[in-house]
Amino acid sequence: MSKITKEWKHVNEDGSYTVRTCGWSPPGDHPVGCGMKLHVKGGKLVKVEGDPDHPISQGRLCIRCLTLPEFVHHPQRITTPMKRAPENRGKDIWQKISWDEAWDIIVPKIKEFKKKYGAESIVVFGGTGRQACLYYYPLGFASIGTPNVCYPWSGWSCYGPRCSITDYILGAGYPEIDFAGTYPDRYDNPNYVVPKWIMQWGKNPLMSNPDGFFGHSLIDLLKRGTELIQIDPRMTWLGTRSKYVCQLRPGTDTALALAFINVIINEELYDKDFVENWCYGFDELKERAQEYSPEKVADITWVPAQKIREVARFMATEKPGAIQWGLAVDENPNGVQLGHAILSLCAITGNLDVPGGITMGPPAALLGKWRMETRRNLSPELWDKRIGAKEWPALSTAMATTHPDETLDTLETGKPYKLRMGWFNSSNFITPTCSAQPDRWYRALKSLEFNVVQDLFMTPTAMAFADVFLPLPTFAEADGVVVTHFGRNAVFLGAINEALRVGDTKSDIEVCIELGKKLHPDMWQFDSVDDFFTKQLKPELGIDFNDLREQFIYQPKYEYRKFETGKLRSDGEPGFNTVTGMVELTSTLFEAWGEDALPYFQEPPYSPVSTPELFKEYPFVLTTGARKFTSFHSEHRQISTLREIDPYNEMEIHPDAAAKLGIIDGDWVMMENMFGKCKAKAKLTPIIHPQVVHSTHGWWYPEKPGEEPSLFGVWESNINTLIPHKHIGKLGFGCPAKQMICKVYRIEEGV
Ligand SMILES: Nc1nc2c(c(=O)[nH]1)N[C@H]1C(S)=C(S)[C@@H](COP(=O)(O)OP(=O)(O)OC[C@H]3O[C@@H](n4cnc5c(=O)[nH]c(N)nc54)[C@H](O)[C@@H]3O)O[C@H]1N2
Ligand SMILES: Nc1nc2c(c(=O)[nH]1)N[C@H]1C(S)=C(S)[C@@H](COP(=O)(O)OP(=O)(O)OC[C@H]3O[C@@H](n4cnc5c(=O)[nH]c(N)nc54)[C@H](O)[C@@H]3O)O[C@H]1N2
Ligand code: SF4
Ligand SMILES: [Mo]
Repeated sequence: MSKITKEWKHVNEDGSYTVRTCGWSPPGDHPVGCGMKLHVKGGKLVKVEGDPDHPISQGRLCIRCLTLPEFVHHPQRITTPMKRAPENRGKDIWQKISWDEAWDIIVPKIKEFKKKYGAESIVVFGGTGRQACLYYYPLGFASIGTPNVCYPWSGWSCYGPRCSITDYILGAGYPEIDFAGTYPDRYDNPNYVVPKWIMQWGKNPLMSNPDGFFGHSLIDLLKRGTELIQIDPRMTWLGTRSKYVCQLRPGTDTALALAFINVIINEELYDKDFVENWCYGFDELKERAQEYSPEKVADITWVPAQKIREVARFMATEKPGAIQWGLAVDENPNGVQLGHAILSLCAITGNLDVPGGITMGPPAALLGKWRMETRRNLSPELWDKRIGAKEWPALSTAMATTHPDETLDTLETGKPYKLRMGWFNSSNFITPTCSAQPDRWYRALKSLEFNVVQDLFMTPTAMAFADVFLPLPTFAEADGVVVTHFGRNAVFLGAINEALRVGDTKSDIEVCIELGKKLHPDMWQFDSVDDFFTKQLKPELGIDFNDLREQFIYQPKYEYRKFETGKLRSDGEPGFNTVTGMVELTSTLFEAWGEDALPYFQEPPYSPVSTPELFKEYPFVLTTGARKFTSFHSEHRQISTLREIDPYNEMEIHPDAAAKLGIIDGDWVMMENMFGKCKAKAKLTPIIHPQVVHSTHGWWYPEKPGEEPSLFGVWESNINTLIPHKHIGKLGFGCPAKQMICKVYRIEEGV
């Protein structure tokens, strides 16, 4: 364990002070936890600067944290609770209230719905891995007492599939490339080996810094000689620095992965020792891979057969190496099979749990116990009422939520029961974020009788639905703990320290505790937020919250080759924590759930191959949502420094394709398909294939009228109106957000 003992708050003679902290959210971010210093003067956050002593981020920050002062002190921020009469939903008619008044409205409503219709009539909506993600499950399960916690993105298409596949196939938490994250001395640690290659499969971490992986580590490793390989339809910045780039047709990834496996097995390049001792079902995988020759797969994917062979040979012969898999694995109805094939590639090349390969955590999550325990507040009967639990056992075994698509169906049909109350904790999902066909969600959500929204600004979702609005502090304004990868295979745990507080806000954990004490006090026996964290930290790590503040970062020790020493399994036996004790190249679980036990390729639901007639009318493959530095989903649209860089929704199109349509750079265009349409500004760029267009997501325009029907222009650049609901895989996962089809035409007027 590393100890960095430096004061966490330094007060200057003039009364100004600096607080050392780790970042998370709000404003949005995954648990990356970059280290920074917050400078406060005259009650204002005046400057944010990177902390060079943080072992992971080492002083580097991206533009979202650098502009945090603009966010914290934004004139449009809402910093007092508000209420609105039900008939005024959609109208900007609010009344400021105190927290006590807010609780006096909310608590009796919850009690009434529970008594009249059962706790399951209440649904808590939450979005991606923000700080809220640690707390919206407890908010639902233990503060309110409902089993219905919903992440509404179709097919749970973010991390859910990847984490579940890893559980099914490896019996472990999210596997990440070994970037020496658990070592205080990082790459200089004698146990560490610099990988020969790293493959980014549908992931662009320089922009996305996802879930505890800081993108700059790739630059560190490039400088140390690591070769990069990109599997991406767009030529990214990293792509231009890579040894190989496979610019594939969006959504054909599983075929490509199986072709790599085909070459590695047929050319006898696989790690025979690892396969013999630690893999289950190799012969079956070998047989399946015969269906995916490089020539056949070249036709499917647009990646030349010779390149497929070269990449496969390079991966198998250079060791160690690692695959980083991204959102393109989740946002794919064939993504479970893709994830299975990617993990199989890591296994048969002998790169699991070795220095410079793929890291795997022990079975228990750091700080994970209490989150699981909050479920004890729910009876088994109530737990069984979770929406979609029966219909989608694979998903609902792995994810403690409702099935997202079933939840929309339930809202629309009132079956199996009617949902009455919504608590919107961290999703602004009628913007093009956590919903496919948000127009359907918008209509369906109108049936809810009472809604609470927690947020920092008035969003389209809050304007449309909130009866009570509860304001949140930013991460600069409240205490917290950041734990990368939510504790499973975490590289560190860090303190988030309150530096100031603007207005009368409450953080997610403050709300959980206060509401919990009113409704289920037995579950919330904590005197304060400090006490809460101390009670979680002490039994596991032997430190209290103040110790964590002082030592700043806790890095768990990492051991390699744990499959040999019994540290991957809960029973302490050697092997992997799966049914067979091995890496399941052939899954023992999938068949029981009605799925093929081996990976296979399936065409996207709409594509030049599966719907050739439609493709004549909608002749572009549409991929969406590749991340940018300037926003986190629907957030940051009010921050003028960031809007100056990215003022509008953007569509990338190849210059040759644009020329045929008479489109020039900066023109306003419409993307349209059989489900919806969306405006964007055209960006002409050779980085994209002439038959593919890419649209950013998360757009709304805070400067536009907020009241209905405009809702801050939410329907103008709403790319998710083109993404269909419930086009999911057999286990309930995946959606076609990165592989739809559309047509494109120039329009005169923008937004
Ligand atoms: N700045 C910023 N950072 C973020 C977020 C944000 O909104 N803003 N969101 C966070 C969240 S919730 C997530 S899940 C992560 C996601 O972060 P990543 O996993 O990095 O995913 P994306 O940026 O969506 O896409 C990565 C790459 O996939 C490529 N791609 C598109 N279609 C396909 C395909 O069919 N196959 C393949 N192989 N590649 C394809 C895109 O061109 C893009 O370069 O980012 C997190 N970080
Ligand atoms: N077309 C397309 N759509 C996509 C994607 C794509 O690639 N393409 N990506 C999808 C993915 S991977 C994801 S994860 C979803 C993300 O979707 P969501 O995570 O639902 O993101 P938002 O809709 O921006 O809603 C988040 C809201 O929470 C508030 N918030 C920020 N921080 C906190 C916090 O700590 N606590 C609380 N309580 N609230 C907070 C924000 O102000 C914001 O209004 O979008 C998905 N949508
Ligand atoms: S990734 Fe960017 S926004 Fe997130 S904590 Fe680090 S610097 Fe801040
Ligand atoms: Mo996500």
